[in-house]
Amino acid sequence: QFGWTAYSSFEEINAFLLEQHEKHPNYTRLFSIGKSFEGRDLLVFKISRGSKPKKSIWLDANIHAREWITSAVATFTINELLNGERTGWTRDFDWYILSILNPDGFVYTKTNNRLWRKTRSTGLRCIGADANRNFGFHWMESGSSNNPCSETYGGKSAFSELETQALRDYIPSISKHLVGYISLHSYSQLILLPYGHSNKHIPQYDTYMDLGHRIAQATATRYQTMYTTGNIVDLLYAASGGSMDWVKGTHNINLTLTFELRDTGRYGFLLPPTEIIPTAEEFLDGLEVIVQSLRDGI
Ligand code: 0X9
Ligand code: ZN
Repeated sequence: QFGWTAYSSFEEINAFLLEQHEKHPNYTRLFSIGKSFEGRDLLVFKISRGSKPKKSIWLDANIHAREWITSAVATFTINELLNGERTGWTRDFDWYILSILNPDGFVYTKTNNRLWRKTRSTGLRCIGADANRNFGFHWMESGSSNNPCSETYGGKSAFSELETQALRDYIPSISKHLVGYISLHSYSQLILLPYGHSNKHIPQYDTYMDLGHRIAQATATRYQTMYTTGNIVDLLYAASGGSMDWVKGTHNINLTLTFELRDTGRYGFLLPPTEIIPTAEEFLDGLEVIVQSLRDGI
C-alpha cells in the first residue's frame, strides 16, 4: 500500500504513478521523456482536463539523489491534485510532474550510499555529474567544479547528462503554455528566485520577492515552518547551470522557483519519514499562493 509515512522505492513510486494513471485514464498521461544513464525512464505525470491545452505548471524533484523528501512531496502533490483537496487546481491548469529526475542516483542512495547527490554517468576517474550544474545557461560560470570527483562537477560539457538532455529536449514542446516552473530540492527551507550565476537581481525581483513572502506566510500557517525568500546568490552561493536558470533564461517562463524543503539542518537530507506529510502539506499551502497568482496572471 503506497503512502507517505515512509519513503518509497523507485519501483514503488513508478507503480503508484501507473496506478493513478489507470485510475484516472481520461485526463492523465504517464510518459517517458527520455532515459537515464543506466536506462531508467524519466517519467512525467501529466494532468490535463478537457480537450484544450491550458496554462501549464511544471514540477520536478530529486534532481539531487539524496533529497528524498522532494519526490515524496511530488507524489503527494499528484495525489492531492487527483484524489485530495486540490482537484480544483486542475480546472485552470495542466500539470506536468517529474517526480524523479535523477533515478540512477536515487536508486544508488537506496542501495549503496544514502548521501549520493550526482548522476551515475561514468567518467575516467569518478562517477557522475551534478545535474543541477549541467544545464546550458551560463554553464560552468560559477559555483561549479571541473573536477569530475567533486560534488558540484558541471559535467564534461553542458547537457552532457542524459537526464538534463531530456529536459532540454522536452521543455520546448510545452514552453508556449508554461507559466510556472518549480524545482524541488532540500534542505534549508528556502524559496529561491533566479539566477544562480550572478548576484544581479532579475527585473521582476520586487514582484517575486513579494510573492515569495506571501508563499512563506502560507507555508508557515499550519506548523509555523519558516521559509526564507530571496535570490540564490544572496541566500546561498553562486551556482550556475541549474535547471531553473536554464528554464528562465532560455525560455523566459514567467514564474520559476526553486524550493529547498525541510529542514534547516537538524536532520538535513535524512529527514525522518514522519515529516513527509507535514512538509508536503505546508508546501501545498504555499503552492496555493502560486496557483492563485498564476490564475490572476502575475
Ligand atoms: O546547490 C544546488 O544545486 C541547490 N542547493 S542543494 O543543497 N539542494 O544542492 C541550490 C540550487 C540553486 N539553483 C540554481 N542555480 N538554479
Ligand atoms: Zn538539491
